[in-house]
Amino acid sequence: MQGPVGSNPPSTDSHCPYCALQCAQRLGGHPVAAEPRDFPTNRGGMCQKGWTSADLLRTPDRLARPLRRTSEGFEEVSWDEALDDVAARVLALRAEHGPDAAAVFGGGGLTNEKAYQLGKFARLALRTRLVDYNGRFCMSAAAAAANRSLGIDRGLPFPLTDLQDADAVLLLGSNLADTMPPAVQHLAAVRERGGLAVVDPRRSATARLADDRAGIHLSLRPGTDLALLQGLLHVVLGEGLADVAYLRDRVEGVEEVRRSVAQWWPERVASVTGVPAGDLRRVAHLLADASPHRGGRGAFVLTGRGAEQHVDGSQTVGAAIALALALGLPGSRRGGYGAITGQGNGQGGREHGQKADQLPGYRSIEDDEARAHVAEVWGVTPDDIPRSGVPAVQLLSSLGVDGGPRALFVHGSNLVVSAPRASAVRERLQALDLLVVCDVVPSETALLADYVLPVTQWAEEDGTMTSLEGRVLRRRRAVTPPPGVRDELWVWAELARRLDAPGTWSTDASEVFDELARASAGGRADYSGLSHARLDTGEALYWPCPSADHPGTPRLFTDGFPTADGRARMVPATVTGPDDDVRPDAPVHLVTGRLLQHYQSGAQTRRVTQLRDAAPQAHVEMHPSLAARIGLDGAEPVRVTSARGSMVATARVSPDVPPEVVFVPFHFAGADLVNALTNDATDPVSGMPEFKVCAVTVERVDVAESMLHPSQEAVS
Ligand SMILES: Nc1nc2c(c(=O)[nH]1)N[C@H]1C(S)=C(S)[C@@H](COP(=O)(O)OP(=O)(O)OC[C@H]3O[C@@H](n4cnc5c(=O)[nH]c(N)nc54)[C@H](O)[C@@H]3O)O[C@H]1N2
Ligand SMILES: Nc1nc2c(c(=O)[nH]1)N[C@H]1C(S)=C(S)[C@@H](COP(=O)(O)OP(=O)(O)OC[C@H]3O[C@@H](n4cnc5c(=O)[nH]c(N)nc54)[C@H](O)[C@@H]3O)O[C@H]1N2
Ligand code: SF4
Ligand SMILES: [Mo]
Repeated sequence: MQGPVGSNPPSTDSHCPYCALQCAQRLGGHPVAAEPRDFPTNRGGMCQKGWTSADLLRTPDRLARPLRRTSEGFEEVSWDEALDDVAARVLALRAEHGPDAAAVFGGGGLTNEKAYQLGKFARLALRTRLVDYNGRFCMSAAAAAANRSLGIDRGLPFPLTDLQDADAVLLLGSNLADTMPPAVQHLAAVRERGGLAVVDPRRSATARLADDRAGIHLSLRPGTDLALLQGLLHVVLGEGLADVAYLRDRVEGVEEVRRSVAQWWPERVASVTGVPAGDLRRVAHLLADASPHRGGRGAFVLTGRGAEQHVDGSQTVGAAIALALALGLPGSRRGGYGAITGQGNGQGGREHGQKADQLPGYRSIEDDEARAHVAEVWGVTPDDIPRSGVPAVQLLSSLGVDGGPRALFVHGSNLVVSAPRASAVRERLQALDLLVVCDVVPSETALLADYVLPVTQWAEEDGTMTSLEGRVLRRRRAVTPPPGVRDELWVWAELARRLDAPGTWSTDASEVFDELARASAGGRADYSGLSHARLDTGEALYWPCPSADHPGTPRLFTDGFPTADGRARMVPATVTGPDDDVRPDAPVHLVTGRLLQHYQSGAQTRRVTQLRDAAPQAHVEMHPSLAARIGLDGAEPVRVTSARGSMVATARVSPDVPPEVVFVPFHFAGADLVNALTNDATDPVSGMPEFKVCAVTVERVDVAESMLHPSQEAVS
């Protein structure tokens, strides 16, 4: 299938390396380039990141040899030397401190095969219970709420193209126009019908899509989505807009929710959220009139990270689901609730065992039946499988402290840029006895490691990814990796052997998929009817797909909910507001998020010339009135400070943010590292940190001083 670099096959069909839309690509030519292919989600489109993705294959500082830290920096070592030493150090730490001396941090960008094998590697080779991943920062709130209310967590329980038929779409905290640009096509019809409602403190690119007759933008105070949803539920349940028959036949908990929203009349909601009562009523009626029980063409309630990355994130999603249930949407074929998954394999990455409490197939690691099933597939006894670990933020804060882990393996995350309260995370990583980072580039996190192991990236490997729709897609090898680079499946197999692990450790992605499929059989995310061969012959299939002749499941809930009694659950909520709210000494809300040009921590996209040139560093988006208040004269440097840290970046003055809010993207790593400021307080239900809102001061920095803080570390 592949030859040496320069003699690649004419073209290979695959999907984009970045986000969960997983736009279909064709890779080919000299030098290799990515062209979009037609597929229902992207319909022949790609964003700027997709078009430039092949540049990642030629990045000049691509890691190509294992590196070991010395007192002077890094030295190149052979794979054998690196793996022998890492294994010996793990065994020594285990002998001294027990198996939980080693911990693992994974990523939602890993293929299903790698996510599965990483969970197995943690439990059987390292024998640790301490494994979690960056999906905790991303989908954990939505996942917890969906599991609780609907009995299953598949981000979109319907095809994305269903949005095209709707009369109304409510988007809470999603800036789709920048984060998944080709998906905006699916909103064209609803905009034409005037039915797009966007909830975002900023007038984001997506909020602008709802301008004029296309719909409505609700600019709420950051961190108040739950109050807003309580208000929408108040109107729907109180004004006779609900689907009474659906609630009677399919839903539990309606009366508790009715009581919990009784006090949230629109004028009270307005005082908390800043959203006018009339706008709230308008959106409630818009959704109700679009709902099937009132003869509408369909209505969807969708959440993104803006509504979810809060200490009440799982309650907020619970309320969004309750709203969809009140309108009779889930399972109706004309509407529903969905969470828009973020990372390339954010969906599959949260199903196959790299989560602290999880075994493959979305099984619970505390469930004895699940343990017995997976133990059998792994060829071990249930007692060989450790119990639950702890969620990411808790795991990171325990590194290197007394009684905490002494070693960490990182696969697919650039933690020191992307974790909340990142400066404290850096200190914890530095306190470890052993940090091993597998990556394709020297990310800021890799630069802290004792061992950096160079691994294959997307176009150099085979595997599968599960997109935001729960559709399992083939990632195909299109080019030969550089000679010193290895596949992570091989790295885990080699380490497992050196650690004397039980079980078998295939290095073939198709074989690992077959094992994953067996392990998932009977679980909530059942892949047992899938294989690479089957996916290669037909269209990508939606899970659950429990047998080789099963057609897959594009739409869930049509015949009931996968809960014990087949009914969905409305969960009452308590509004508390952000953990770190504005106060006299920190009067401005900082909200964080994304730019079109960069992906996540920027480890990849800051290395793509076109993207780096388009957005070379962070900026602080602020309202003209705030700029005037602090004496700014246009695009000058400002310092933003929270209780945890501070950053410096250039102001971008714009009326698109409210006067008491500043917005900063999180893709940058030098003096403009916004996660130095963010709050690591977490949602008690899901472990999601409150990335989206914290209290800050903003002040002007004189230019001479800002020269002392170059705003971005050299990328090489
Ligand atoms: N260009 C680009 N695209 C990406 C990614 C990327 O890094 N770059 N990452 C991918 C991943 S992993 C993810 S998770 C998705 C994320 O995709 P989105 O959820 O669309 O992205 P964000 O920019 O994090 O947040 C969305 C919006 O939330 C708003 N917001 C902030 N605070 C609040 C609040 O309290 N309430 C509400 N309602 N809104 C608020 C912000 O102003 C922002 O416009 O994007 C995916 N796609
Ligand atoms: N302030 C703030 N912070 C946030 C967010 C926010 O909205 N605001 N969003 C959060 C969210 S939703 C997310 S998803 C996280 C993401 O943040 P991170 O977890 O840091 O994600 P990436 O930047 O994608 O890091 C992936 C790393 O893995 C490497 N890599 C790529 N492919 C592979 C592979 O196959 N194997 C291995 N071993 N490595 C690979 C890349 O080069 C890169 O260094 O950030 C979170 N942080
Ligand atoms: S929208 Fe996402 S999957 Fe599509 S090209 Fe852009 S980054 Fe890639
Ligand atoms: Mo994410």
